[in-house]
Formats: sequence, C-alpha cells, structure tokens
Amino acid sequence: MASPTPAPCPPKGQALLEAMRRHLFSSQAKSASLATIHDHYVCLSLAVRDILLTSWVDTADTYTSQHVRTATYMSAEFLLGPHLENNLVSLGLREEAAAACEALGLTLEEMLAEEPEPGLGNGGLGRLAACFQESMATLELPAIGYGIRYEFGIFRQQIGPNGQMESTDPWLARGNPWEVIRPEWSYPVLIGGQTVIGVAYDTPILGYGVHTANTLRLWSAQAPDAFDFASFNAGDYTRAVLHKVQSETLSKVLYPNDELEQGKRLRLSQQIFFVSCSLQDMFRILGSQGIPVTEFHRKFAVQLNDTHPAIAVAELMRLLIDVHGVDWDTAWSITTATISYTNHTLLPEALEAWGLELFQQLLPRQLQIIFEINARFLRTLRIRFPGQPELLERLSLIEEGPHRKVRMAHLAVVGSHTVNGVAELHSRLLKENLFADFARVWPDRFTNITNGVTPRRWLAVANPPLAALLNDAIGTDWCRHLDQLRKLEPLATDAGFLERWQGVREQAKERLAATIRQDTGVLVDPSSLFDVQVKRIHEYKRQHMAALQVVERYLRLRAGEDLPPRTVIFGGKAAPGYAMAKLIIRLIVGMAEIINIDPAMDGRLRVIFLPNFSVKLGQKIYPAVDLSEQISTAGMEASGTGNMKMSLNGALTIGTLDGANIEIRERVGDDNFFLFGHTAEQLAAINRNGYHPMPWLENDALAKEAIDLIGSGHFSEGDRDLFHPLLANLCSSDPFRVMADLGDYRRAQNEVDSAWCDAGRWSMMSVLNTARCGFFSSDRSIQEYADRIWKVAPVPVNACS
Ligand code: 26M
Repeated sequence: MASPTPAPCPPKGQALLEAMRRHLFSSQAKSASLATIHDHYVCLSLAVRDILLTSWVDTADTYTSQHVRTATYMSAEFLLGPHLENNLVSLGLREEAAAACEALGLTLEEMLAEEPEPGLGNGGLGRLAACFQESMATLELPAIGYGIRYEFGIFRQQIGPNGQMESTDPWLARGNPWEVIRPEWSYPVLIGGQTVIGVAYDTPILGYGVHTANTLRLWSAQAPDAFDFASFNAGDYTRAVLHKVQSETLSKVLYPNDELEQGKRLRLSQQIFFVSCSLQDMFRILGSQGIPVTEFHRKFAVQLNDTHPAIAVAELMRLLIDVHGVDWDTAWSITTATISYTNHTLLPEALEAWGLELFQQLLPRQLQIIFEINARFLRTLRIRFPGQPELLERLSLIEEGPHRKVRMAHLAVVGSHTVNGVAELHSRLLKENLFADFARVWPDRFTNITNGVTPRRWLAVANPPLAALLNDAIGTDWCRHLDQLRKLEPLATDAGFLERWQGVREQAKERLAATIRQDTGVLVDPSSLFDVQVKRIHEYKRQHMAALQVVERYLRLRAGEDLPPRTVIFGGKAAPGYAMAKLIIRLIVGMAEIINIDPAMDGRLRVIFLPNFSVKLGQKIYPAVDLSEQISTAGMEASGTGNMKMSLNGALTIGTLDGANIEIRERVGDDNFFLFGHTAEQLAAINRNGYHPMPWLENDALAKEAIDLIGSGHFSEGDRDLFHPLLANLCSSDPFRVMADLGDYRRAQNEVDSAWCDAGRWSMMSVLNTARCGFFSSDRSIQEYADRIWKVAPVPVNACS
C-alpha cells in the first residue's frame, strides 16, 4: 500500500516572514519599496513580540489565578542590552528569523545591529539586575522587576584626541517595540508638596525554554492633569506648562554615578518616585486578589538592589499606617518581614547619605517616620548596650555633625530581615568593617550570595560558535544547568577537541578585530594575545596600573627584548565629573596614538581604546578575550561580573585576590589563573604602618622609566603637565596601592607571556576555565535568593490561551 504523502512542511521561517510582511503594512504603514532597515527591524521585533505575547499573557493569568508568592526586585538600574536576539534564542527561533530575513533580502545581523540598547544602568549593578530578571523567568519564579523608564540612558561615549566626550542616549527616539504602556496602572507620588504621576511601562522578560514570561515594570513620570488646570484658570498658561515639564523631568535621565552626585534633589526624587509607585502597585495587586494588607509580607518579598530604593523602608511604613490604617508595631513587623537588602560596594564615597534639609523639603512625612524608626531602634540599643553612646552614634540612622544626614545604608539594614554581600570576601568585609556594629547587634542578618551571569546572553547569544561546539560535545543541557560544563574536563586533553576549540576562539577574535577596525580604524592581528580590561573607569579598578604595564612593555620592546605579540584592549566609561578617570582614558588614548604607529614595535604591541563600551559591544568582546584583566586593589571590588563572563568564554584571568576572582580561582584551579598582588589583609597591615609609594618605586628602575616617559610628554605631544595630576598622585599618596602591586603584576604578566608561547597548554587551560565556571550562572545566584531569602517557589506556566 502506498504511504500517504505528508503535508508539505512550510519552509523555515515562513510564519515569521508572513508576520513581518503584515507588520510592514499594518504597523509601519509602508510598502516594501519604501521600507528602511529600521522598518524591517521593527517588523521582525513585532513579529517576535506577537509570538511571545502568548507566554506573557498566560504567565500573568497563572500568577493571578494561583495567588502566588512573588519576589519583587527593586532597582534604580536595569542594564538590559538589546532584546531581539535574546528573545529569539529563548524562543528557539534564531534560525527561523535568519531564514525569514534572508527571504526578504536582509540579514539577521543587520536587523540586530539596528536595535538601540536600553542602557538603563551604569555598570555591574544594573547589569546584574538584568541577568537576575532573566534567571528568575528561566527558573519559573513569580517575580516582578521595578525600576525607572529613563528617557535617556547612560551617556554615549565618544573618544577624541582629548579623551572622553559625552553625548545623550535617546534610545526611545524611534519607538520601542518591546514595551507596553499601562495607563490604567498609574499612581500619584507626593514630592516637595507637588504630585507626580507614575505610569507603568511593561517589558516581557522571557525564560529560556519555558513558557514563563515575567514582567519588568518601569515607571515614567507624568504631571497630573489637574495640575495645569488650576494654573490655567488663574490665567498663567505658560507657567502651568513649565511646571508640567518640570515634573516630567523626573524620569528624564539616568545619573552616571560620580562623586558629585550626592545631594542632588532630582536623584532623591527619582528614588521615592519609583519606590512609591512600585509599593502602591503591590497594594493594588494585593487588593485585587482580596488579600488583607496585613498579609503583605506573605504575598511579596522585596529585594533592594543597593540603597537606591532604601526609602522603601519608610514608604512601606507610611502606606501601611497612613493609607491602610495599620498600627506602628504591626506595620514594622510587616516591613521587616518583607524587605531584604543587597550591598554592592564598600567604597565610602559611594554610600548614600541625604542632607536633612533636602529630605525635610521633599519628603517630610517619610523623614518623620525615619526619626521614629531611629528613636525606637536607639532605645532598644540603649537597653542592650548600656553606657556605650559611641556605639549608638555609629549605628544611628542619622549622621550627626554640622550637616546632619540620613544614612540610607543604615535605614536599609534596620528595615531588612536579611542583608547580603555579592561575593564571599565582600560579605566577610561587610561584617568585619562597614557593618561591624550591626553584625554585633544582629549576627544572623548578614549573609553572602555570590553574583552570577546569565549563560543565555553571555554564552548562547554572545558566542554562537562556542554554543554549537558545546552542544555537540556535551549536549544542550548546559544552557539551563551550567554545572554541566564540567563534562568538558576530559576533553581538555583531547587533541581533536582542542583544535575545534581553537577554531571557535579564532572566529571570535576575527570578529572583534573587524569591530576594532570599524570603531577605531586600527588593524590588529587576531593571532596576537588579546589582553582585555573592560569595565567602568575607576582608580580602584586600576586601569592606570595596566597602562603603566603597557608602557613598560613598550620600553622593553624598544630595548630589543623578544616578547610575544599582544593587543591590549581597554573599554569603559568614566563618570563625567570624575577628572582622574577621564585623565586615565586620555593616557591610554595618548599611548595608543604613539605605540600603534611606532615601527620599532614590529606588530608586537597594539593598544586599543574601544569607545562606548555597552552590553552590545560586550557581547562581541567577551568571547574574544585571551587574558582577562581583573586587577582591582584587594578588598575594593565587591564582586565583579565581567570576570565571570570572560572566564566562562574561555579566557584566563590575571587578577588579584579580590571579589569573585577568589572564587573563580578556587574553581578553575591555581594552575589556570595568574595570581598577583597583596591580599586585603596584607594591605590593611601596610596601611596600619603608614603606606608610602616611594620605597616601592625607588627599587623599581623599569617603573621609574615608564613614569618618566609619561611625564616627559611622550604620549601627550610634548605636554609635560597633562598627566601630572595622575603621576603626582601615584608617587605621593597612591590611594589604590598601584606601586605596591606593580612589581608582582609584572612578574605575573611575564608568566602570561611564557604560557602563551605554549599554545597547546594555553588551550587546555582555556577549556578548563569554561569547564569549571558553571557555578557563576545567575541561575545559581537566584536559586539561593529564592531559597534562603525570599522563600519563593517556582510556578510552572502552561500554555492555556
Ligand atoms: C563612586 C564614586 C565615583 C564613581 C563611582 C562610584 C561608585 C562606585 C561603586 C558608585 C556606586 C558603586 O557601587 C555600585 C556598583 O555598581 N557596584 C558593583 O556591583 C556589581 C554587582 O554586584 C559588582 O560586581 C561590582 O563589583 C560592584 O562595583
């Protein structure tokens, strides 16, 4: 009997292709002849959105009907990066999309390049929030992210001969296909006697390989209608419009964190604005499910991402007491059972403290509540620790002195049931230093949850050739269970596998070389060692130490030493008000200008400063890194997450015993990590004896030569003054202990050079880095938050609509 002919299978990408054509007409109102690349990008995004909406709607239905316990992640920053490719990978539609584009005479790559990235964050803290959103969805946890819909994200950086220049990031200028406005969910917030309305804009966050799509809810500021109405009646129309514009500036721009940020009234206004909207939204959800307000803490766990949302402690108290009629003691138990706080830095200059006058002006009721919390807190302390007024002063929520201030970190600690640091060392130092007194009062409140990164964006999306090799070698489970990378270990000595590994790495390096050529005009050799430091520019991260090392290398090459070819790549933004960080960029740019055209280098040294480091650029850089520079002063980098992204993609680390470097080294093995530098304990001991850089420098001829060369104007067209502030600082106070670590850094860099010359061994070490990095998945971090802090369980979502 003849078998029936199967129904013809539609060619790959057919459904997406049809949806794209439909959107070109119905959303972009164009025919193919007029469509721009951007139109096509929008159409593809809308076509993908149509598909993911099913998951999104089903997820909301499931969470609502099952009255699930929900984690809310409050963060002033979400550094999301582009959505399209990530959503395609989560839906398993990457190849279909590529086929659909091809059918239209386009490439998926050009579509992806069109997407502006939502850069709603400064660096590590904002990117962590984004990785966490994605992991919460992948683990099927009921969760909501709450933040601010800044109209302008982190500034765009351009690099000129004088270093960094900033311009605005109008990421919404051409619309945003990934968000849905929810005007029905908007809330009033009273700030400085004026009401501002927050309107919800929702973005779906897809889980990988599951039907869950959680919500990121960002608040946009709007003046209330009644507002201009009153003035209009009084005949002052123009003033009314100006007022309206003023309240809408609340969500205009993300602050680039810099030293001058403190005391900015707009910044404090932004904080109460998004925190109050978010808490009011939670009360609305509670009410809609018929749950009494006294059950708030059973419905919601609220995680504070640093102190930016710490005002939530006072605002939740205010809403419970003033709006919902709860008594103080009940309100306080609910608040402390709800809130937990993550600290992300030990740097004193980054600890938020708001002047009392400003606070009083903007948030008088919340200040009153803070005073009451403090009075009750100090009262219990007086009883527990009699006769210790200094202890009480150190613990108080109010910093005394001529300019009294509210200490936001203290408010967060007092109002939380759990406080965590972001790597083991950081969490230990929190307990021993910053919060030592609090740890005496509440020893069980403090814990550690080491950071992680999402393997979807940072491996599957960023490095498709590596992902394909992994799928082939160990199966596809690694993407949801990153520990599975362990299965690679036996392959680290398999010659055939190492050859394929090498091939994957070469592809990534060629791709980055092309980007470098495009963005800087410099040709680099993809077979050279790619030595990379990308992160915010800050003295504690010590980009200037890496720069000194490059000058030393330049001197050694000029003196005829034989060193293997290196391409040293820097990237990162400096806060616009941070002069020293900008000067460091200027130095690197000056070095690049001279070194890259010096024939004596003979192709053995290139220096690159890649402008405008971002999530998008990171996706091109991380896969191509041979050597990951993680060289912060021990005890200063809370965790670091770029270190994880690089190691996961097969880079070897040169690093100090700081942040998560310590845990990376523990896992990859000390043979596969280039360690150098003083430990945090050793530095503390040195500090006690009084540190001075001169003795270190005097015994170091090469370092002196490098500093002299910079001081001579060699990298600044003869200008001997330009780098004086930087060099004088290094030679006098050297607050970040560059001179104390420089010699050992050089020793470790020499070891890197020798290791690089044995290509087979380097490849093996590279494989072992990837194989042993599974712990650093943000899935593992989030599992810990869910189990140990939030007590939130997964709720699988089934396709129902
Ligand atoms: C302060 C003054 C001048 C310039 C910058 C600052 C500043 C430094 C750190 C402001 C805020 C800071 O902390 C927030 C932050 O981004 N912390 C980072 O959080 C990441 C996620 O946990 C960690 O991986 C990083 O180590 C940590 O620096």
